[in-house]
Formats: sequence, structure tokens, C-alpha cells
Amino acid sequence: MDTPEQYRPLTPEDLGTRLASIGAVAERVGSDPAAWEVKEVGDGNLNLVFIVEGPAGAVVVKQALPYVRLVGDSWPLPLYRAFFENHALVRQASRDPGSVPEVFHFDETQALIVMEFLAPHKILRRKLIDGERVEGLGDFLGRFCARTAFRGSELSMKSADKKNDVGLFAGNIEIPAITEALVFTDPYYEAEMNHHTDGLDPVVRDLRSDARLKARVQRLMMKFASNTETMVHGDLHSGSIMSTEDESRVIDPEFVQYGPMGFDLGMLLANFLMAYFSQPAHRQDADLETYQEWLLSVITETVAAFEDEFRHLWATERTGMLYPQTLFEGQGHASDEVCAELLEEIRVDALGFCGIEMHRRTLSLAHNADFEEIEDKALKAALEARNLRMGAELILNAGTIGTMEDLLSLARNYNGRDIL
Ligand code: SR1
Ligand code: MG
Repeated sequence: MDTPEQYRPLTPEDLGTRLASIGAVAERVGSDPAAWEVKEVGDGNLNLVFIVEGPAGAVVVKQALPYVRLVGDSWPLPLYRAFFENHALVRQASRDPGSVPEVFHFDETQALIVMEFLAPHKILRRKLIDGERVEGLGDFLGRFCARTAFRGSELSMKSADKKNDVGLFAGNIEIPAITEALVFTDPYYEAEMNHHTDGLDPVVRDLRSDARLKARVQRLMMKFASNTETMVHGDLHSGSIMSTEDESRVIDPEFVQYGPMGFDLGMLLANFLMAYFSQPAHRQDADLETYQEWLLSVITETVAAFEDEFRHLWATERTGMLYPQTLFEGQGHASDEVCAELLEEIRVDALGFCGIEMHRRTLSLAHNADFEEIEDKALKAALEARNLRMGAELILNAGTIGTMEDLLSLARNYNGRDIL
């Protein structure tokens, strides 16, 4: 899709004059743009993000660039991702009210979304590196994943609505293609944009020479690309969550697509595990163990909340064509076991996706600050090696990890290993 001729990237200098006539902005910030303060704060890989503050309040303006910001204009990227992000935010707001920033205005030509300014929220990844806790985090995220997974599927939606939606989001081609390349493919061979920390070579060689591992990753990529069971956020890492001490929101769903129910959950778990493995570089001994254990408790809570909420929706909102009450309760057959089996499949998929995300953040193009901010490169490699090895174990043996306690024991075990 070509960039429209009228499209122009905003700058802090011209944003006031260009957006002053938008009622949704003037109402919330103030009618005189000369009194607005505009800061560009985007630290993600793709877009421009402005905080616009004025006498009446503040909004965030997010604008897509026609290329990947992290790489530059050598990697063009369609502006239409803003269109899909807007549609995703609207659906997430109705499927899990209060979980995402409110959208005030969308301009398709300029690929910009004006939305709620979240304050005093901080990006969760930053908080985890800084050793901060967020009350209710696992509950919130588990419920968000369950509500969006269930209510975006034909367990709940009318088939015609869901199929229309699959058609709509199928137009988002280049953005999932980034995930297909950077997440599912590049970590497993010497792709051009890859990089990894010195010292990791032996571990990386092992991963890339394991054909069984690559086959399992490809099977999960096949599910990611072909299984349209629900609308997934598509990029649910700790940089896509903003939190205060006790409140969180999910942001940034431009990687939205219809995909497998375990995808978002798996991405999330991976980001908590990477926060966990990187902690020895960020904490002193006195706080290290308690903070790492808190991170593991968030993993347990996330999965427990996901499963509780999913079971609740199964019992109360199963109105779609899938597993209809007519075939079960209507004929005197309880369906609790059926729901439990489905949850087990979702959990096994999620653990596989989790392992892949752990790999790509240390091997492919887009690494994460949890490891990247570690200055001592020998320590960084040692911690990343634990993360890589546990990722492989998850991909290969997800089906044998029977309980969450097994997962946590595995993490504690890898956390104590000297791999290099
Ligand atoms: C080129 S984009 C790299 C990464 O940034 C986004 O946040 C996604 O995670 C993507 O994989
Ligand atoms: Mg993002």
C-alpha cells in the first residue's frame, strides 16, 4: 500500500498547528496550540509518539512512519498498521473494558491515533528492570488474555461477525510478516540482521543445529500463520504494558491478527522469564531472590487468572457455534472436562511460543532492554545462555510441563546453572 501524498510525519514544532482544529484534541488539551507543550517520546521500534500537554489536560498522539524506525527508510512499512491498531483498540476495549487506552480520534491518511495519556503509568519493562512491583499485575494480564481470547473467538462471537473480522485483519500483511521472520525464523539461522552477545556462540550453534527444535518452531509458526481462532494482540511484551503501582493497561496492538489463543499468553510469560533471568545484573544480593520470586509469582497469577476467567466465560458466555451448550449441557453432559482439555492445549502452545520469544530477544534483530542494559558482557552472556537453554527446553518439552510449579522449578534450576 502506497503512502498517501498528503501524509506528513508530525514534528513537535508543527503538531500544534496541524492538530488544533481537531475537536477531540482541543477539548482535552486546550484550544490555543501556542499554549501546548509537545514532546516526542517514542522509544519503540516503529512509530512516532508525542505527549501533548496544555492548560486543559494531555493526550498522546501516535503516528506510524512509512518505515521501520529502528532500521531506517531502507525497510519500508505500510502506514495501514495504524488502521488495524485503531480497530484492535476498539475491540479490546469492548472485550475487556478499561484494559486499553481510550481512543479519541483516528486519522487514516495521517496514520495517527489520538488517545488517552496514561499517567503516572510507566512502561512495565522499565519497572521490572528497576525492581518495582505492580499489585494485581498477573490478575489483570491473565484476565485480559482470557477475555480477548474467548470473546474474540467463535466460542462467543457470531460466526459471521468473526469471519468478517478475520477478513478485515487479514489485510495486515507486512506487520505479522515481521513476526514470522524476526520471531519464528531468523533466530534459527544466520540471518542478516541477527546479532548476539560475544561468548554465546556454542549455545547458538547447538540451537541452530537441532532439527527437531526447528521443526517444532515451524509447527508453532504454522499455527501462528494459519490458525485464526481469535484476535491476538500480537506483540504482548512488557514494553506493550504500562503500569502504576497497582493499575495496568495494554498498549500498542499494531501487530494484531487472528491467531492461536496461546500466542499472547506465551509472549507475556517469556517477557517475565527474561526479566527473571536478567535480574542478577540489576539487583544486589539482598533483594535479588525476593524480587525474582515475585516475578515468578506474577507468572503463576497470570496463568491462574487466565484459566479462571476462561472457565468463567465458558460457563457464562458460550454463545458461539463452537462447543455449543446444545451438544453438552443440553444433553445432560457437563463440559468442564472439555474446557480443561482446551485449556491444556492452549497452555502447551503458550509454553512453546514462550520459548521462541525467549530466543528471538537474544538472537534476532530486536533485543530487549532487560539484557541490553547489562554492561558487563560476560555476565550478560551467562544470563542470556540460561534464557536460551530454558527457551529450547520449553519448545521441545512443553507437553511434559504438567503444572505451573514444574515451570517455576525449571526456571529456578536454569537460574542456578553455569552454562558457558
Ligand atoms: C522491526 S520491528 C521489531 C520488533 O518491534 C516490535 O515491537 C515487535 O516486537 C517487533 O518484532
Ligand atoms: Mg510495539
